[in-house]
Amino acid sequence: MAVERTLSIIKPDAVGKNAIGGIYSRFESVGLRIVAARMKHLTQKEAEGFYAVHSERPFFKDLVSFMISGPVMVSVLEGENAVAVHRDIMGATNPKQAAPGTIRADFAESIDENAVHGSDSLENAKNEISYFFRVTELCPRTR
Ligand code: RTP
Ligand code: MG
Repeated sequence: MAVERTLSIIKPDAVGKNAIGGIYSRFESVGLRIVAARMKHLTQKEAEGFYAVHSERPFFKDLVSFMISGPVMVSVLEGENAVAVHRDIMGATNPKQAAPGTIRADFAESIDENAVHGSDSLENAKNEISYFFRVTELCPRTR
């Protein structure tokens, strides 16, 4: 297994519920290390650019409105198999279908407001990390 990095976004619903620490604790409990983090209130352009792959989907407008409805916490997580490990603990996109004990099962209300984003492949992780962070802003662990 390789050490990977992935992008996490704690979405406006979860930030609004004061759940940043609760969600970070889930990351740390499976060995994912936070190597960069920033709170940000996304602009419409930033949200549209980030989710550009979904621009033709019927839910795109609502998704962008939701993502700019409050601040988000954007983080880079590092660890063995980080992309898949992170997706596993997030749970299914629709929290009603998310396995018990996953972040979306425990913190999300609906498919539209589902608490967290995670990169879905290593290639997308690289692109998403560079969308928000310069290489010099990442802080790999030295101990
Ligand atoms: P994300 O990108 O946010 O981590 O979520 P995901 O991979 O689990 O799901 P994705 O298919 O990439 O969809 C991005 C976000 O769009 C909203 N969505 N709504 N109403 C719908 O059918 C629908 N499908 C997707 C969700 O908020 C999802 O997180
Ligand atoms: Mg996705």
